[in-house]
Amino acid sequence: MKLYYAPGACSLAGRISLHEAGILADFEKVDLATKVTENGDDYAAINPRGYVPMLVLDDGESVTENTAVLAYIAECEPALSPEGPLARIRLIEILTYLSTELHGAFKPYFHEASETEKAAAGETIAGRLRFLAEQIDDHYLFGRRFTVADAYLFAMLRWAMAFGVQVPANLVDYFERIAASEIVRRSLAEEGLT
Ligand SMILES: N[C@@H](CCC(=O)N[C@@H](CS)C(=O)NCC(=O)O)C(=O)O
Repeated sequence: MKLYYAPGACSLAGRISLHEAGILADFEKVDLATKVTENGDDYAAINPRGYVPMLVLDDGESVTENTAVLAYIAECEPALSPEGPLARIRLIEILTYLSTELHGAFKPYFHEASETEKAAAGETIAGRLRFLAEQIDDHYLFGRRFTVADAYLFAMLRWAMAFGVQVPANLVDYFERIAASEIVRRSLAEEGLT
């Protein structure tokens, strides 16, 4: 398998999840500004959408969109999924929320935007983080079980903190708990992040 990624981007969730799943994978860095990969390939030709992540499976099939990439990894390693009769639905539900409501709200920070637009985005993100904070009553989004959704939320909490967005205290604890894990520390180091 190969994950196309950019350091610190949402693709970090895929790297953490692949390592958590014990899946051996190659990682190829994409320069998002030039759309050239570290091997000198034209990423726009590989993935015409131009963004990361993209996961290329061993049979050559490719999976794009972070929710699909993470759902695929959770299918390979069910321990990274929530438990219970509605487990699959709960995973779709939270990944959709994280992608559309939280990740989408960061847009003004990553694209041309005024300070007013960024401040409004910060308010929106803070409100959505407060909602997520209520879901964390025992370690992770789904109790004691670390899932691919936690990897995604962790990646976005890094952004929120870097942009000075207000993060609820229990989410800061949650972030630090995840950041302390050996796999996450290794994943951050592999992307040149400390
Ligand atoms: N809808 C995509 C969005 C992914 C996305 O926004 N990726 C960012 C990094 S976090 C990116 O590659 N941005 C560069 C670009 O859009 O040109 C998904 O959920 O996977």
